[in-house]
Amino acid sequence: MKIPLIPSSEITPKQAYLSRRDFMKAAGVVAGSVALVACAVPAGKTPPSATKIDSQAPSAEDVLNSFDEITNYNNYYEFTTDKQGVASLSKDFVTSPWDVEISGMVNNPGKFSVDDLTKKYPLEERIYRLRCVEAWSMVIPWLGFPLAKLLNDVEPTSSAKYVRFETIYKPDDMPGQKQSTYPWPYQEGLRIDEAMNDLTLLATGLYGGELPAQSGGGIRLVVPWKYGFKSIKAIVKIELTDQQPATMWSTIAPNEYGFYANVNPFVDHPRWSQASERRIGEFNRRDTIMFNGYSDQVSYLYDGMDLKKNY
Ligand SMILES: Nc1nc2c(c(=O)[nH]1)N[C@H]1C(S)=C(S)[C@@H](COP(=O)(O)O)O[C@H]1N2
Ligand SMILES: [Mo]
Repeated sequence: MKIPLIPSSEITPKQAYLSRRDFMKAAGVVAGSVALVACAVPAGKTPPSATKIDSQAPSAEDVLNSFDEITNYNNYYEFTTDKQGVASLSKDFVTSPWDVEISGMVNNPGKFSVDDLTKKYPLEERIYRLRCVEAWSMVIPWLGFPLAKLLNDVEPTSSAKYVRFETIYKPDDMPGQKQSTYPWPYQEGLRIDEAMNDLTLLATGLYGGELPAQSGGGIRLVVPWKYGFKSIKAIVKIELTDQQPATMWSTIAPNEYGFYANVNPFVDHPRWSQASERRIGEFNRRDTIMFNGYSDQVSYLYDGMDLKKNY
């Protein structure tokens, strides 16, 4: 299915998006889990019965960030460390066709095109908060499918304990990769039960359209209860393994960026507090919520774990 990308020249992206939702319904996009979709209230539309994201949410309601905000304020070090420079530097980056290779401890390894994946797995809309470890946040309407569906089809063997993800390495097209400051390619990992959680999404679109290059197209991970750096962009390799994978950020600064990286207002970054955050587009800071507000869905994953040690 091809859904047109909303051009960033749209003056009122949120309004355009609201009408596009009817188009998406016609195109067969499955509305995401009701509890999640109901929570984010598009700006200017605040029905009296507006559902809060959950009982722990701060009093102000969550509002969708605009398409322009989402695609012009990005962390994507393969291009640049300047958040507002990613969009222009990535404008010619080719995101389609795109292949992902799945290997390691699985019965059915293989190479899959994003086109085939999105034909096989119905796209769902999932409106999630994204909380960067740098203490800013957004609300983003993703299109994608649960990673669990793909994992179930490739059948991890009983020895598989972790999932490792790798970003494309293409220094000629990604100027940041020419700098040796970072150990490219970007890599990330999840424990297999985290990877199988229904919230864990492989996203191929946002705001009802294709996934822009700066947002991680061809395909990216979205793990909404963890700091944004876990949500790795432009994935070309997924590997099932029995070893906890090295991640780019924990390789560079293990005392600052752990493997788990769960959003946690009670565990500060060594250089700043994580108790509050700045929602892009808002003036006042908000309190940060445990697991970014997704405790009901994910806290069971960490029963009995010391989240200060396993940061
Ligand atoms: N390959 C890759 N993935 C990445 C990053 C990156 O630099 N490279 N930045 C991460 C960080 S720190 C955040 S906060 C999110 C930002 O996603 P967004 O730009 O779509 O908001 O992407 C994450 N995924
Ligand atoms: Mo981030």
